Amino acid sequence: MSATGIGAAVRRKEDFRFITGTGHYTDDVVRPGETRAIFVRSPHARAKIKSIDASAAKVMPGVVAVLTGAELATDKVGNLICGWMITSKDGTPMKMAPHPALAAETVNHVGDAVAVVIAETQAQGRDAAEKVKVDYEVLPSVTDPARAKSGPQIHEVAPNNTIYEWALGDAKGVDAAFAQAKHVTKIDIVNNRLVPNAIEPRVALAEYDSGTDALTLWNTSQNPHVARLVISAFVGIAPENKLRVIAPDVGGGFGSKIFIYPEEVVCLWAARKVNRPVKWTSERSEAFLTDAHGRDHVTHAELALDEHGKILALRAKTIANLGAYMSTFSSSVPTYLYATLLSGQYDIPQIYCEVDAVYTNTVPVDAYRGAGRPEATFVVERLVEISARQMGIDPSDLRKRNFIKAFPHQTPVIMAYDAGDYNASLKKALELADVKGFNKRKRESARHGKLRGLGYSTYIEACGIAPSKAVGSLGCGVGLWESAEVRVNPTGSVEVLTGCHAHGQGHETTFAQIVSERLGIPIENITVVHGDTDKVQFGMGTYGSRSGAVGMSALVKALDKVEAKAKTVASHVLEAAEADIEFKDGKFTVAGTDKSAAWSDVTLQAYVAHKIPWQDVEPGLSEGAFYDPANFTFPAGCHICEVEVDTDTGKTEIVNWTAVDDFGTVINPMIVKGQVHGGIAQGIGQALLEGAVYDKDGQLVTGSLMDYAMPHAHDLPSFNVGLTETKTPSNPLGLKGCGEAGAIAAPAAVINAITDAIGTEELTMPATANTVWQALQRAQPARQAAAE
Ligand code: MCN
Repeated sequence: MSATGIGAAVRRKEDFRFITGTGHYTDDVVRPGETRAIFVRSPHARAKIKSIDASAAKVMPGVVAVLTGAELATDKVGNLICGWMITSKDGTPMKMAPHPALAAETVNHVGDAVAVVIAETQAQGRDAAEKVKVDYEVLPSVTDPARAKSGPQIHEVAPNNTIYEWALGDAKGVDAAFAQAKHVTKIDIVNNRLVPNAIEPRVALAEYDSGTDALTLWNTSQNPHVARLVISAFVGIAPENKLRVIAPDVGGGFGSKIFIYPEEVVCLWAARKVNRPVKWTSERSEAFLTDAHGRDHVTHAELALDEHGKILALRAKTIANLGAYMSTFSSSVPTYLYATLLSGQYDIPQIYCEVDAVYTNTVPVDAYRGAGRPEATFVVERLVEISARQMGIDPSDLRKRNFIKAFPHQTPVIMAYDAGDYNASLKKALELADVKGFNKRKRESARHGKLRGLGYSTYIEACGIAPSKAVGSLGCGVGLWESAEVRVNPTGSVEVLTGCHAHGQGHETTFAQIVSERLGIPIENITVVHGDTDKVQFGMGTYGSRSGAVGMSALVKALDKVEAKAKTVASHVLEAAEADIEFKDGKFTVAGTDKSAAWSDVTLQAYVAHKIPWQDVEPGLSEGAFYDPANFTFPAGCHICEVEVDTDTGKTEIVNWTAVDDFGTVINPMIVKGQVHGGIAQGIGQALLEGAVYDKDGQLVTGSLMDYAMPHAHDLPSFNVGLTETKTPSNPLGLKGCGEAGAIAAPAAVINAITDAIGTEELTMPATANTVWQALQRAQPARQAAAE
């Protein structure tokens, strides 16, 4: 391993500009003559738009234009669409309702935009927006997914507000297995609705060049090429050759910036209409009402076991709230990943899962760090933990008995796991967490009036989306391949162009580490370029922890080509047969001789050679490659959470956290650990603090950071992080993704720990002090009886 190569804990190159305030974010981009867009949004959860009177607003100082949904429709701007199809169990296609970028007839959630004011300044735009008079006829609404089917019908295309009723697995086989069971565990779970809250709110800046009839969009996207594709092909704003999308530095996304949002479409449309650049910058409270939310599942699940604790079958029925519209372009994906990962790390012979996706009058719901996999892990790990407790088996032992031990392993729900050693992670975690010493610590806690509990979460993830093989009944033909281009300059420095997009993951460092190792050049001489459709030809972006598994695999393939070509050039430079050229640590050597040439000698010769016949060898050393994953990769691990609960207040303190994860080959252990820390923090947020709440009128009552509690540093313990390594055979580096693991594992570990401490399984997320205190009161008689 070189000091900056694969496996080295290289400090993140990009951090210099971030911590010195010289990062370049979308809101920092200022175009000459720029105007500001302010949206007029519905205050109602569901209403008919009877009329919009913009006359007073139009004459306000600084107002350039006021545009409405009716004009958007007249200009034939297309609807936003979800590109991932799921077919219902009766064979009918999913019911995708029209989603115009500005509502013209009805509004379907608080925050749905009906008009936009374009003004010289933000303040003038805000003042004018208040003068836009919208006459609404308020209609009944529904926000609770469990009541969605009997609520008022939101969209004509979706009777009973049902988008799809999807089923996966063998219902009869599951029934037969349950009939044989000696023990059945049943749970009802609400997977709480989350608001992503990346540090940087979303921004869109659109500029129109009337001379070339071309548009440029600067936005906060995790996947600028896909944004361009959707905006061109479906919304129809401009053909791709007339639309450039640039996502510069992006301050976090966690999934919420995958989607193509109405504001981007409106800014592009408006920029052409007013022939001036138009910028919209979201405010935090606007983000609460417009950024896609996460989770929001209501599930009943059951686990069947034999008398030895061997799992026989799992069945689950889930209602998934997808909000007022299917978000663009992937709102069905989390439910797909949820159902297909219900096997967890276990050898479960039979699984049957039903997912009913419903519309409600709430902000659209889509992928948020984990996207379906935290929901699946929560169901499986709560079931397993409760089963162990009810059967009197040690929870780690029950897990061990049921772990998948041989690979490849085909689960009953599409996924084919390729590699893993779940027992190794559990074993290491048991040691690191000093589980043997737990009872002693529990007694000590009891001495100062506190309850101590231990919770496990042995999660599985699937990353590097590979629908071409594993799609099954998803019915989606999109292949999530990735591209990479390695541009070698004459002096030997290198630019890597990738279709992935970093917004906190450290790609500028980790992608460069691979190049540094392969070509033996200093990491400072390598630049990673992403986020601009004019520079990188195409790419699928970053989400689903795919950049390592897929993006880096494309990079490795491109480097293979570069190395092969460099050897050809070196053979001319060194006047030797190509087969005799060896390349190591940035040096070309003729085998068995001391004749050698440095990397930069060869790169220079590749462009300006005197000895090379260009008829035989094309000039230059730049190469590109694509990588299409044949399968997902399956990171997995064991997290152990230890809590102390104050019986007087119900407050939970996480006193110890152990995470042992298997990400296959690790490129940068420091970055990987940082990713794990961040994910756990968000998972703890879901378990203890966060939850979006709607009132009976469909108002988001937790619509600001005053009401929506995010974890602070003092809510988090010091994480005890370890790694195990089984390389995946599915990609050339043997690497599995790590970006979501913590968020997937954490909620189940926390709730398993608290329920262990308080002695009742009836606990909802977020387990705030009040919720835990209530549960403690309910469990008090049982605890007392057990103590006597
Ligand atoms: N890596 C590594 N060794 C491995 C696996 C990954 O060194 N075995 C490195 C990669 O090279 C990359 C980082 O770890 O630098 C994360 O890689 P990967 O797991 O492939 O995930 P992606 O780069 O595709 O990032 C997406 C993932 C997701 S899905 C969410 S959500 C998320 C996350 O990353 N959002 C984030 N981490 C985030 N981190 C920050 N700071 N901000 C976000 O918005």
